[in-house]
Amino acid sequence: MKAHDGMYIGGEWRPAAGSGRIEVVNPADEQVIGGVPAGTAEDVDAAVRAARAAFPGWAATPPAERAALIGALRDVLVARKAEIAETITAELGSPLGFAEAVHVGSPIAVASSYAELAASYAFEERIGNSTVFQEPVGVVGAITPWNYPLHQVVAKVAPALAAGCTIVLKPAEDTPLTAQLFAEAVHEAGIPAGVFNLVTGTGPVAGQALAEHEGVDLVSFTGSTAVGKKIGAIAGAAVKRVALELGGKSANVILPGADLAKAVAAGVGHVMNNTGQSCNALTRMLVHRDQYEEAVTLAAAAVAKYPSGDPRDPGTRLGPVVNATQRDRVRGYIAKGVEEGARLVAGGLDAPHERGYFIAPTVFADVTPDMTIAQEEIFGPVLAILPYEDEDEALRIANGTVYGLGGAVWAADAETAVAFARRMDTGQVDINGGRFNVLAPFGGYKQSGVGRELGPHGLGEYLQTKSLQF
Ligand code: TXE
Repeated sequence: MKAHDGMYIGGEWRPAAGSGRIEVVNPADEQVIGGVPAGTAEDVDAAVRAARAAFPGWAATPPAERAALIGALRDVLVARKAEIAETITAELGSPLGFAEAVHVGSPIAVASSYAELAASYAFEERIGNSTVFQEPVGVVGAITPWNYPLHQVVAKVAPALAAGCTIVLKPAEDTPLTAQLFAEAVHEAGIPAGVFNLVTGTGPVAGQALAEHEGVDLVSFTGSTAVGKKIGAIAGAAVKRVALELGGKSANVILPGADLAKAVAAGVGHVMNNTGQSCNALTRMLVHRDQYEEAVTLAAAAVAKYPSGDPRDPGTRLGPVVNATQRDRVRGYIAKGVEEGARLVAGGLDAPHERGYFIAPTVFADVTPDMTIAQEEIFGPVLAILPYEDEDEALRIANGTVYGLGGAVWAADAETAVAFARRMDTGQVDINGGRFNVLAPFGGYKQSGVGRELGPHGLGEYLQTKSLQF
């Protein structure tokens, strides 16, 4: 596939400082489809310098002009939707329809929301005898994962641009081609040189150099909790701002009286979408003991609706996982589930295809809250169904992990579901099948992270407050 042999720095593609390369592999057929340079601390330094140089001008650009440029960026993403979706399908293995609708559709909606918010946000307000200004934090170091290669980038870059910050992006190793297309879109939209910069590279080299760079004022990271803790420590030592969007083990709580068939079907879909590689995936389904066997039967049957195969084939609903490491990790969890005594009712370790990093859609019943598959993030198409006796037990199970990112509650009525949701230690809860809202704050309680993305709350992450007293 088309790839730039350089870094996008200061509004142009520049040769990398070193000679290291990162190969990009199509996880559906294990073929190498391209490569990008592996950035070093030197590339990161050049990018941060470009972002610093561009900062005063961009911060002083009136919000309405910033808004217009974010709108122009959105328009380029719309115009290049098919090309971006194909690239995401090739790098990540996402079914093409899902790539277009969600992987590109969602960031387009996010960019639109920030074009509007940049124009309407109260960057200045009067409180008593003070005028309070919301000012951009400065240079943002954005480190993103591969699971939503464009959305994770836009969820950081769009609010940073709206706030008046400049950015250096270090995207995930597995999906750098999508990040390069995004850099092209930024350029085409006419966003001034140096406002957005891209350094491809590995986490431990380029990512760490970016987090540690003293010219970076805010590190915004999405990825594993293990790396998030390292980034938090680096930021803490330097007293720089940090936003962390980390793992999850979200509970889908089906209360008695809910529409069981609908709740189970939606719950299974939520886990299988993106091959289970969503940080808010509803990986634990909690069902009342009286309805438990019925739910297990429904879930085991529902996975048949997720045929895997070539992601470009319109009939495919389940792609491979992103790479061999993730495949082995997910398989390790499936083996662990069996070993610890969970009942495998669908899927398992048999590979559905000869080539590609495919995992069969897998459902475990008789999962107890202390099992590894009920505690740790699997990041694959694996659902654990746990029984509960009463609401208090359901709540204890739902809240009984180190994570707190997403969640769902199904009940006979919204009031009952809301009462339960308010007791959950988690940042987002879908009520009776509530849909994703691009303006709602997204982020975690507990070890799922620090800070919020999306909407006005996401914009707030990129602002710092100054008050003048009169
Ligand atoms: O994540 P990493 P990986 C979880 C999920 C998955 C596991 C491992 O459970 O199975 O993490 O995935 C960069 N300094 N999530 O290994 O390593 C790295 O280059 C600075 C949840 O892919 O956390 C990439 O750009 N940066 C999740 C980004 O961090 C470093 C999404 C994420 O990679 C670095 C992805 C370092 N020392 C995985 N080491 C979510 N919250 O959505 C790595 N990176």
